[in-house]
Amino acid sequence: MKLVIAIVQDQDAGFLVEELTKKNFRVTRLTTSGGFLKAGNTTLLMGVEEEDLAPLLDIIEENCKSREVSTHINPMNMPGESFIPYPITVKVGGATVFVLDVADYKRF
Ligand code: 2BA
Repeated sequence: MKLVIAIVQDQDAGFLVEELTKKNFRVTRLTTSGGFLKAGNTTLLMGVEEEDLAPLLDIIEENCKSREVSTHINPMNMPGESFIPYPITVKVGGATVFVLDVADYKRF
């Protein structure tokens, strides 16, 4: 068995969870936030049998779009200097996906 951890954008999470549950995948949805943008995102935990991994990854890929996000970065604060945040644009993924081997799985 595998544990798939997928970090996706909030805008995609609703449709994605709907698609996954429609296709009988079990999903746990966590409200998370990214360290870089400090903005909300969604982390999904999904336990799947090995033969279901490829179809699961296909559904994630089909339902998650990458988007450009504009933000401001604060430069290092040097003593005696004022600092002005400068704008940057980053491309936030479709999905960041980790696939882990599961040592044991029980449902009581
Ligand atoms: P954030 O950390 O808020 O990052 C959002 C986007 O900002 C990233 O998109 C990337 O394009 C950019 N970014 C992140 N760190 C950067 C840096 N040090 N310098 C320049 N640009 C940077 P994604 O790579 O698609 O990541 C989307 C979200 O997925 C991340 O949100 C984070 O919550 C998660 N994530 C991505 N890679 C991860 C990893 N290796 N481990 C844990 N979480 C990860």
